[in-house]
Amino acid sequence: MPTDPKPLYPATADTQTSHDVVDRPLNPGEGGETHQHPDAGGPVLTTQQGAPVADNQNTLRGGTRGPALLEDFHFREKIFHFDHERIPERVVHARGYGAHGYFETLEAIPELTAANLFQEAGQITPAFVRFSTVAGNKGSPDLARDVRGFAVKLYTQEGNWDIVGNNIPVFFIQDAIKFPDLIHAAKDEPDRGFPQAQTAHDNFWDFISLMPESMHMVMWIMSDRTIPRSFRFMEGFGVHTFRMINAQGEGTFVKFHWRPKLGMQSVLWDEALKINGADPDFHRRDLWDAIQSGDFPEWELGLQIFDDAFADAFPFDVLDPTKIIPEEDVPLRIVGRLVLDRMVDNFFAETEQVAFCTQNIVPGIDFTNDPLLQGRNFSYLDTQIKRLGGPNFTHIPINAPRCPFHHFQQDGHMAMQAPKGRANYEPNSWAQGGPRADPKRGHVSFPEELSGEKRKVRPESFADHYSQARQFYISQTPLEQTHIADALIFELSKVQAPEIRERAVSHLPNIDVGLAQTVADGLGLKAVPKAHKPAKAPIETMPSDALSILKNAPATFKGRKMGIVMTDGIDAGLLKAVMEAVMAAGGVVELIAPKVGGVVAADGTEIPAQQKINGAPSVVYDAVVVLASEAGAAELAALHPARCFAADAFAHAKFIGLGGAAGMLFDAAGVTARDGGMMDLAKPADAKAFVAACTDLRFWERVAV
Ligand code: HDE
Repeated sequence: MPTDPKPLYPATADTQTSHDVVDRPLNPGEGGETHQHPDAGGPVLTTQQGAPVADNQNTLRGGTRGPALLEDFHFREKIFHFDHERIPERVVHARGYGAHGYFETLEAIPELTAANLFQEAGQITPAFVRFSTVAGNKGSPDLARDVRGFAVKLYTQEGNWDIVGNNIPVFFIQDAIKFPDLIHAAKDEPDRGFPQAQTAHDNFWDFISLMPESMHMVMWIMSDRTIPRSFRFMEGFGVHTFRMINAQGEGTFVKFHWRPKLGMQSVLWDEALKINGADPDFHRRDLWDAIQSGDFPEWELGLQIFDDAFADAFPFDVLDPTKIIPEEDVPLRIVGRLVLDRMVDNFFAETEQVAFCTQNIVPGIDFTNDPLLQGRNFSYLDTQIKRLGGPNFTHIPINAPRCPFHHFQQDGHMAMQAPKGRANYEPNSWAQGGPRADPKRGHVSFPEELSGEKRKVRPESFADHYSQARQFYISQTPLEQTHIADALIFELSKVQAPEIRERAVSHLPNIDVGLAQTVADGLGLKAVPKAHKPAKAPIETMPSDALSILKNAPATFKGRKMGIVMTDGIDAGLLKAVMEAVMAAGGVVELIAPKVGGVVAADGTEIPAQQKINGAPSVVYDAVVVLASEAGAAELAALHPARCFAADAFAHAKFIGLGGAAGMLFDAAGVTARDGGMMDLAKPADAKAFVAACTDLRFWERVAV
């Protein structure tokens, strides 16, 4: 069910889509400059004060070639506004992309929570989601190896509920007081201002190697989870243990999981490096294209629900954010789905100004004493003041509740509401005295008993730093384990200080001896360094299949993209058959040619291309097809970008369809062998079997370890 598409903001300028092109008269001025006038349609340009503007090309001058005059209020206002158009980017998660959608409750759970949105199956709650990377600045590339933010704002009928999560279920640190240190160490180094958006540098590994508690997270960030193929193909996690409270005041623990309907998928590191050059906006473009074409991404909301007895018996502390609860121990209960079905009207107004706050919860939901969560509850509100400039950021439409709200908070910078009446305090005696607190409907905290000494202390129950790191590692397929080792070797190879490299490796024997050996060899260390002494001896853990991407491969091409290289003289019928087979499987096609104007098929059909070969490397596609005539294949074989296209598609274990003389290109690219992932498309009927094979997403046998 779609959300109410009512725009958050009234339309201000013209609302044409970017595809509508209008040929307006140029009306050249005296200097030959272009003047466009409203006679051809559209509104009259005004100042912010609403005064119509006569000339938007020239400042007011004293004399035709003379100085500009300060009284040009239009110029002054325009430049003034421009000079103030930026707000501070987020100190973390600066690079992000948001979309609107809705949450649908699939199962009512009043026995668990009084939260209004969970009282009835079928209930629809408007939602806004912002995905992000953590370390890079606002302009950094999408495929940095990094944790992805997965922040969800649910506009419930009893207030906004923000689940400000990540695509990884654990975090680096156990106490919020370490967050500034972690982020300082991860971001660009303060003296040189680089490297941007990457953890492959000394400061990060120096800090991390001094923080054994981060080792579980290190396994996750060195895995393929940090190079997702798309926002649409990644999980989201609330990370912390939260609490749900029912109408009787009974509490239960809960962890939140968002599970993508299209399955998980990641790219290879070599692809990530190349995608960052070819299309730094790869993830943004993917979400935009999917939503604009009506292919709405969807996630299930799964709850892990457990009680005090489970928490007491569980070998790790459920308040420790560096630990998961394996799904084998507490399976997910699917209670809802999240669908993203509408892009923002304006990136700045919505995605940039959205203010997520972990402390935005609703009646029926509560915090636990997870020390990271407690710190976050302070930090998020605090950061909005800096970023959005004052306490009235909830007046910005993207942040305002969509349910009725009444309070006595008023005034402050940029107040957009004009509260009526005499009462701005409470209690009061006025007939129109404003709202009152309601003990029956209002948020009530879980009445947990508290005792203990006031101390700066870390609980002993947080001291096991390696058991779950090992569990994550042994849950991966051999190929995924190789990727973890490769990532560690890559990152540590960028560390200049040998002592830091060795210290980082010294944690690995506590996780897996084979991993430690591989990384030590890859770095050229003479021996595996002596293992770091664990604060608490690791315990035995069982592999959990849910932790592997490849063990949960979705077996579908839905939502994926096929790149088809074509040349003049191809069989138009074959091309059509491949395109139809891809679309029937729920995928999309992009046509690539030596010239963007397209090709002429053997039967004379003109086929326009969407991409020119040197702007569309194979790394931006899930699978590829090359359809080439003899002459076309010779032309491609002479083009370096075309040879790279072929060589990379092969090296990245992609499924490859070969039509006509396409084999010549692969031979020229040095790919002379043929394997089960390379399939001949001799006739249109072959297309279906090829696309069916592509549902494996990669032909991993080619790179088997
Ligand atoms: Fe954040 N984090 N964080 N974080 N975080 C911010 O809030 C912070 C943590 C997460 O798309 C900031 O509005 C502290 C864990 C996301 O707008 C800031 C600590 C998780 C986003 C902040 C953490 C997250 C943020 C920066 C340690 C996963 C982007 C701008 C105690 C569960 C939200 C802002 C968006 C953003 C603080 C750790 C997720 C500074 C102090 C753990 C997805 O307030």
